[in-house]
Amino acid sequence: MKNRKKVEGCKVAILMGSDSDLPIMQKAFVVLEEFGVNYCVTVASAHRSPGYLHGFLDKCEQEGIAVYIAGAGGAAHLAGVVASSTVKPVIGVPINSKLNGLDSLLSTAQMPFGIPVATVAVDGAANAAMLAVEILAVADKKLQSKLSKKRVEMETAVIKKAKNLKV
Ligand code: RP5
Repeated sequence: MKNRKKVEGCKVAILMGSDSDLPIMQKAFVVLEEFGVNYCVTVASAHRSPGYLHGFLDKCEQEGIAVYIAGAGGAAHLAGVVASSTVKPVIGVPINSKLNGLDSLLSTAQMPFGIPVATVAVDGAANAAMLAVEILAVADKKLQSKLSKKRVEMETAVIKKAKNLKV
């Protein structure tokens, strides 16, 4: 089993505000593994551990991380703080919380001009990973063809459902 805490050799860094976010953020791991993309993972809170967060981001920048995925709930400033520290693309995952995730969604998405966070749906960690793969695929033909194959598989699955529909 790979040590997913190790930043070296990774293309995508996944951060989450708390270990309570892990059950949702794990959905991103599954997608990145399906596409053979190396990723690293940590828990880092924008509010509770800013020193650790910035130390981790410094390491990521030194090691050439290409895309960040950051998931947090409630006053979800993690993705925005990551975006403020890098010019690499940052994908935000609002984690469902006390206000059905609306608090997380708005805190993640409503970034000021110049510091964007590409925000996916509440608990949308799997789609965050798909978007990360698409970003990497811009300069990677093998990933492009894996993505095209995935689209065909999805269409085939829908057509099968249409055929099997009992109405
Ligand atoms: C956020 O607060 C975390 O991202 C998590 O979604 C939420 C609750 O954190 P815990 O109290 O479970 O550590 O910062």
